[in-house]
Amino acid sequence: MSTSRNYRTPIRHHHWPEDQAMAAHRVKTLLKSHDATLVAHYYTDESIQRLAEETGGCVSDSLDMARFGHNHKARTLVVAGVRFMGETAKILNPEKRVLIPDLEATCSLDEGCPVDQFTKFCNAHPDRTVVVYANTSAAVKARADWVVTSSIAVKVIQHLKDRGEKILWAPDKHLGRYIQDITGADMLLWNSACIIHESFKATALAALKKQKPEAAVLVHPESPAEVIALADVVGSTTRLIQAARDLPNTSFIVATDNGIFYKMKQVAPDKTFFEAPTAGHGATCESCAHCPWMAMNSLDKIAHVLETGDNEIHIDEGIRVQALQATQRMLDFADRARQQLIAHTA
Ligand code: CIZ
Repeated sequence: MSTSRNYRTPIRHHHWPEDQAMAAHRVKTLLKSHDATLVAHYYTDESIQRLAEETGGCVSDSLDMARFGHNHKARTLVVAGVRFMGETAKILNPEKRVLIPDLEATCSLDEGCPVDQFTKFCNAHPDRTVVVYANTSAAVKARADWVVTSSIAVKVIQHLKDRGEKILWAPDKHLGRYIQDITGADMLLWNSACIIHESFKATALAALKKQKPEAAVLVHPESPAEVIALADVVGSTTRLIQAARDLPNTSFIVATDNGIFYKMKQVAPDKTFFEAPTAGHGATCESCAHCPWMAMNSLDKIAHVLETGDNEIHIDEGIRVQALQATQRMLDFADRARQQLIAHTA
């Protein structure tokens, strides 16, 4: 299996839909004239993912978004995702201008972990190594020993466990419990969840599985344990996209934000994808699996921030430097893990 982590292979696109063509053209021109590149998350609207691909930007998970922005020579990064992703870009690239399409685009995990309460929690457990998910504010990252994304979390915790360390984990309790189950690490969990992944329903998913027995079930580990228990593959966005591409199944039931379908259909164009249900009988929507904050990104807003310079991310330098230590630790660890994998498969 390929170890490539994101999918920036040349992609053939058809004409832009009429209602998007002008905005797409405007953003392309602005990116060039402002020495900017577009770094987009898999959960954003497909028009944004497509534009990032067509302009040599990046469509990926938050770990690779951070890496890409760091390695790219553009002076301005436009980060289409949610606020913590823009902050991560700024933590790593203080010399660059980082713009995000909407400053209100937050994340329920970030909101569910205010820095003052989190600091008290950490101070009450000084014997534990503090590991935070990337879906947190810069201030919370600054209090942590490690930052992790879902694509590297299990490996980092396993590594810390092997060193005999006890963990304080925040903020996602479902991801925390999943990692705890896999690694057996001693983890004290903060109690927060992603509103989208938490809404997937095990009973309705089991019923859908019965209707579609040939479909493989792909589940993101921010989902509740009962949903994870029904999965054929559990993993980060990048892992689930790889599974869609590599598994022999021709259909899939997918429990994560439905923005991911753009990339899944691109890497597996002949396969069929179904959204995992987020509600049982009588609900007003069968699956509402799309983050309302990711949905705040649009081509028009990207054009607006490029034209005006609005929505620049600023981080207090003391906080940034602290947050950088924990973030850089993850990037260095991920690089070492990648080198080892390459050496192992060579
Ligand atoms: O790290 C990310 O990008 C998120 C939010 C999810 C994932 O699994 O990639």
